[in-house]
Amino acid sequence: MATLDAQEIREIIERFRVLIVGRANAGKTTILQKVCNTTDEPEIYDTKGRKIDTNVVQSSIKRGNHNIANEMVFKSNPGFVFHDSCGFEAGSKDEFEDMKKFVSERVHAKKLEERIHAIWYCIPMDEPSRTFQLSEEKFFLECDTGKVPVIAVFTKFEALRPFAYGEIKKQLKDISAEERSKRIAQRVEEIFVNTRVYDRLCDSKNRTRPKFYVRLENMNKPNANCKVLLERTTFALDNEQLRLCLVSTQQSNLELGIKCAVATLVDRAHSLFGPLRIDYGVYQYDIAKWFSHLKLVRLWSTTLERHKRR
Ligand SMILES: Nc1nc2c(ncn2[C@@H]2O[C@H](COP(=O)(O)OP(=O)(O)OP(=O)(O)O)[C@@H](O)[C@H]2O)c(=O)[nH]1
Ligand SMILES: [Mg+2]
Repeated sequence: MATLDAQEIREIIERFRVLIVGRANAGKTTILQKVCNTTDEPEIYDTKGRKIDTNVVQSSIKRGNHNIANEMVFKSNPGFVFHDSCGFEAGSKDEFEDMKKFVSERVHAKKLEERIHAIWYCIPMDEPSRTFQLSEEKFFLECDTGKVPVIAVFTKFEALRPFAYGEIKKQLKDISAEERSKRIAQRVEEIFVNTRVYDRLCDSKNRTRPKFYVRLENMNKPNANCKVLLERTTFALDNEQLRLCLVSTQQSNLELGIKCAVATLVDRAHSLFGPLRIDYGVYQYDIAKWFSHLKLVRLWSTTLERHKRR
């Protein structure tokens, strides 16, 4: 993990700042609500910190038309500040240029607190033939995101299942439910790979490339959660201060806290003693076994098994 410069060490970061980008209807607001464990609408503040009366501008916000520089904060989790691109593909060239300028300024902001700490780029999978559009191409080709991690978020992933089913339904006759589900899942994978969407995001000519990707599904359902996105984001950060800030927004997510603690200790040991022979999975298992009542062992032992098979 990178060491912090002197100014960053002195700064205490109280709020984790995320820019969420994606077309209209990609599922952005739904993700933010899940992350903050609420179904409420956020409060919105302008660039001078003045609260915007959402009743007055509600219809415009609903259409996804508000300023990317405005800050969105949910009462249920004020540890996050969000900026929303709001379906920028519909916008004019000027709007794209404004977004580019905002991103470039805020990823390089001098003060860590004002900087964007992570970018979630949402791509909906409900139309597999339209996964990669001009908006994605332009963002990844042109935007300067500095060292800020970009996580590609494939939203509405479950929408690939009906496509998969439609393509292979003839093969699904007279087989068990288990086998049917397996084949549909396989076909979903193939459809996803065939879109080549992740390859295109990672193209070497792009100025910005995602650090990780996550798949989210059924986020519109009450029990869905975004733990995987938060974990990926945490591990995409190379600044301990920011990791701490993000983990502190997740007070009920003990698993994430423990994983970060282990990762930090392993990093420290690496820098003290040089490369260690065994990998994170082993340490995670060794630590998780003391918390067996939390079912972390079951979760992490899969990682360990995978690790052993290598
Ligand atoms: N099937 C499915 N629907 C989803 C999922 N996530 C969100 N939705 C639905 O998709 C619609 C759009 O979601 P929003 O979160 O408002 O999308 P948005 O990106 O904020 O849209 P704009 O604000 O217009 O840019 C809503 O009806 C959500 O309930 C998902 O994982 N699966
Ligand atoms: Mg929205």
